[in-house]
Amino acid sequence: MQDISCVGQCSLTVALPILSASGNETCILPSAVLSSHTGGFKDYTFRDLTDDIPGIVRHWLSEGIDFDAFYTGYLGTARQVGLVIEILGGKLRKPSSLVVVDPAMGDNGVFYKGLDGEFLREMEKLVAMADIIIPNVTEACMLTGIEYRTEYDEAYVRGLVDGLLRITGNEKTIVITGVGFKQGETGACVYTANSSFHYPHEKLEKNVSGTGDIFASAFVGAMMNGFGAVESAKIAADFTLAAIKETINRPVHWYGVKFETVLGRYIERVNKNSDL
Ligand code: PXL
Repeated sequence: MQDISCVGQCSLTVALPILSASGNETCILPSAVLSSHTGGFKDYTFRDLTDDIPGIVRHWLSEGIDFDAFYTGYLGTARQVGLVIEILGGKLRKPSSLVVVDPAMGDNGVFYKGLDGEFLREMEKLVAMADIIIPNVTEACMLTGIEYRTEYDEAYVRGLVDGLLRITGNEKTIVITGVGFKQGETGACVYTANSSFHYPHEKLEKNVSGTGDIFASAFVGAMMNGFGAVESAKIAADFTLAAIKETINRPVHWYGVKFETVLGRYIERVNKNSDL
């Protein structure tokens, strides 16, 4: 469940190919259609599909459809987040369904264009319904009310995690992206109430929309194939980094990262039970 940004390599245009590549049948619930993402393009169009969502859900329910997993990314309005909360409280979700929420709403300490405090309050409720959440440091700060910092230590990140676990409940898994403790380093962290794991890798100066979506989609695909959260985070981080490397020296490709040319490597790694 997320938007279709027609141009810009983010949200559904990366989630669908990556999840399909992982070998999982993927259904989509598009929340909006934008001519491009909001991170740097001017005068993009935004068609809100909120009013279509209840009808789509009613149809699926009447067909007796349910899902093994839910993965939510960028949602355009607080009301849409509210509808997703209703969906997760209803019959499309089975007791065994995995719920992964990427509370996509900001980066570098600020909200994405058009999102605000009202959106954040709804997102807190959605996050509380997830099994696994995948915020970046900015989103973790927004959700916990902790001050955003660009330099920090492990105690700061543990503080973010503890704040997030207070919202989600202690039995959940928190994956934070874009965490680096040293100059030139970034990485993904996987925390539970009593475990922590950091997967550091080099930080490449390509700060663009969509890298979080590539990571989260690759992570969900790996989880659905039976990898644990730590292994899934490693697979997702390696894939995201490889995709950024494909793009780093191409200034014309400022709006996203070229994951397509490294998708083959992800497929090899994530389809461990493939008998093809
Ligand atoms: O999650 C990235 C993203 C998705 N969708 C839209 C966006 C962004 C980030 O800027 O603008 C519409």
